Amino acid sequence: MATPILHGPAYSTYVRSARLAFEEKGVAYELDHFDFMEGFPPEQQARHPFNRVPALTHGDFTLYETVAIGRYADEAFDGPSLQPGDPQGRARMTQICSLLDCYAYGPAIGKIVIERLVSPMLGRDPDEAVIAAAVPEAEKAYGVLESFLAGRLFLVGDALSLADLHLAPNYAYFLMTPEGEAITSRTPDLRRWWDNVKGRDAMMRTRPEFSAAG
Ligand SMILES: N[C@@H](CCC(=O)N[C@@H](CS)C(=O)NCC(=O)O)C(=O)O
Repeated sequence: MATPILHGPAYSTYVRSARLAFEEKGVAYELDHFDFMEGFPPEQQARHPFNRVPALTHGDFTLYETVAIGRYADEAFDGPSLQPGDPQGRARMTQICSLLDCYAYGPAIGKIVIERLVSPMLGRDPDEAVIAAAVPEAEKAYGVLESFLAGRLFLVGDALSLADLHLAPNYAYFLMTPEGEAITSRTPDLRRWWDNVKGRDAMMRTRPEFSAAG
């Protein structure tokens, strides 16, 4: 059988979530790294009509959207399950992934991390107004995530799932900003979750050069 190939840069949170699924599953895969800041290669534009990363190719099969890729990694290969066994657990996992996409990634990564960390790397000053407007949104999203943990070690039930793999790359970057540091200091269950998750072999093997936190 062909080796699955993930297309996208190692620094992308979404690419890292998809890689984490293959890593946790123990499935060999290749990373086709390219830097989208230098433009999307034509092959990626053909794989992903919305010009995003990651995309997956597995033989003739092409797939994009990170949660779909994670589910494929979980269901098409042997290895430890990355989804809860019960319908309510799977629904909660899907809800948390959607929440991260819709309400957490934008303020925490798209605005705070981009302005605070990436803009200076590109020679621009952070836009403080953009950051200030994003802080309450990020705080709300992280507060809701905290409530799902409710003292447990994983976001859903008592085992690692795709929800944890969706959050971990976001958390790593968010923690590198003063705003993320402050917000996560007020979400102690998430801090405990992070301390438990950040040292996993899969996290070590996918750690981007850019990441100081984990
Ligand atoms: N809904 C997509 C989102 C993917 C996404 O936004 N990826 C970011 C990188 S972390 C991206 O491709 N950004 C490129 C751009 O916005 O030009 C998924 O789940 O895969």
